[in-house]
Order: sequence, then C-alpha cells, then structure tokens
Amino acid sequence: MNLKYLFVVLSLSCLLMISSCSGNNDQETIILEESNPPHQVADELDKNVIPEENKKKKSDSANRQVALDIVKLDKNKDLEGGICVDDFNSGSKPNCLGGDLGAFDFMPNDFSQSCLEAYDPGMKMGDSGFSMRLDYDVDSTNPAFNGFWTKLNNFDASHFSKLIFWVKGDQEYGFTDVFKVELKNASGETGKYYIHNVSAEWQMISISLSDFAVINDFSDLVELIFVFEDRIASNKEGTIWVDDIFFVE
Ligand SMILES: [Ca+2]
Ligand SMILES: [Ca+2]
Repeated sequence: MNLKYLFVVLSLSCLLMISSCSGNNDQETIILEESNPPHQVADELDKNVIPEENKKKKSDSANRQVALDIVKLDKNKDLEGGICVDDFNSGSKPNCLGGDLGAFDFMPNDFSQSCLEAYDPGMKMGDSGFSMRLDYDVDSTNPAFNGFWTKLNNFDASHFSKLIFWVKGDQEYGFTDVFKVELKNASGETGKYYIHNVSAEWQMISISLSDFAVINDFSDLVELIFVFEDRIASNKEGTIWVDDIFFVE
C-alpha cells in the first residue's frame, strides 16, 4: 500500500517536472527569437546606407537634443487630427498611405546631376525611426532638376486644410534654401508651391492646400513631389532631410 502510494507521488512529481521544464524551454525559445530575429538583422543591413560623414552627426550635442524635444512638442500639437503621408520610421517602402516612393532625375544619363534618397536613422524627428535624406546635385552643363516623389494612392484630402512636413538642410555639405513642392491629383492637375528659408535647423513647413491653386479637386490625390532645380537652387549641390509629412485639418 505504502509502496503504491509512493509510486503515484513519484510519477506525479516527474510529470510536473517534465511539463515545467518543457514550459521553460518554450519561453527561452520565444525570448531568443524576440531578441535576435534574423529578418531584423537583414533589415538593419539594408538600412545601413547612410554615408560615413553623416554617422558622426549621431553624437551631436545635448543642445540639439533639447531643440528637438521642443520641436517635438510643437509637432504633437500640430498633428492632432492629421493623417500621415510618411514618417519614414519603418525604414522602408511603402509610405504611410501604402504608396511607392523614390528619387528621380530629369536626365538620368547625365551623371553630373543626381538625387539619391536614403532612410537616415542619424537625423530625424523624434527619438526613434528615420528621416528621408536627399543628396541632390543639379550642377550640370545641361538643364537639371531632380528630387523625391511619393505616391498618395488616391488619398482624399478634401477635409484637410494643410500639408505639413519638417525639413532641414546640412550645415556641412550645404543645401538650397528654396525648392518646389508639387501636388498632383488623378485628373492631371498639378499644384506648385515654393518653400523658402530652409535652414540648418529642423523647421515645420505648413502649406495651405488652397496655395496649390491649380488643383480644384483634392479628393483624389496621386502624388507629392519635392523638386530641386538648377535655375533657382541657392546651392546647386547639397543635402536636405525631410520627415513627418502629414495632411492636417
Ligand atoms: Ca521619422
Ligand atoms: Ca554636378
């Protein structure tokens, strides 16, 4: 009788130990997967496209961090009710509206003019994520313009009043303080607006949709484009960062 009782107790203990051990194994496996997923490593490699000279900017002074924090507070206030076109924080396509994006050149075969886009983790709005870095060159013997486009996927902005985004020029490499913003709808209407006074600090650009005067219908927008032009750029070669593109009420 006692032996039988002892056998039952031992059997139950073994079962408990086995289930407890296998439980721990599952947990460890999950933690390992979370801390080091292979696809994330691959993604990080893909994102490492920022030139060396920009990486040192990560270690910028505390003063800049304070400035960014102030800017961020203002941003949150201004983004109430806004719809994200792109904050670039995923570090890859598509944009927040599901649209494709990229840089373009007027004359791709003229290698003296170019625009390169890169997700930049070293210079962005907020504490994490990326901005879009645009290295442009419109210094050519040929007519030159280039820039960055992002698809709006037939977005209905008819209930919004403004397009806002954040922009910053590169103090060291130089930048143009003026460039063009274009908005296109599905009917082929293209509104144009020139940004002035771009500086080496982040600033919010706010454009009333009514300033894209040519556009009559904002209910079916297809594309937003930033354009650097040789005829007007204050610096024909340089670097511009953009971030947090929103439509706001
Ligand atoms: Ca961002
Ligand atoms: Ca050039």
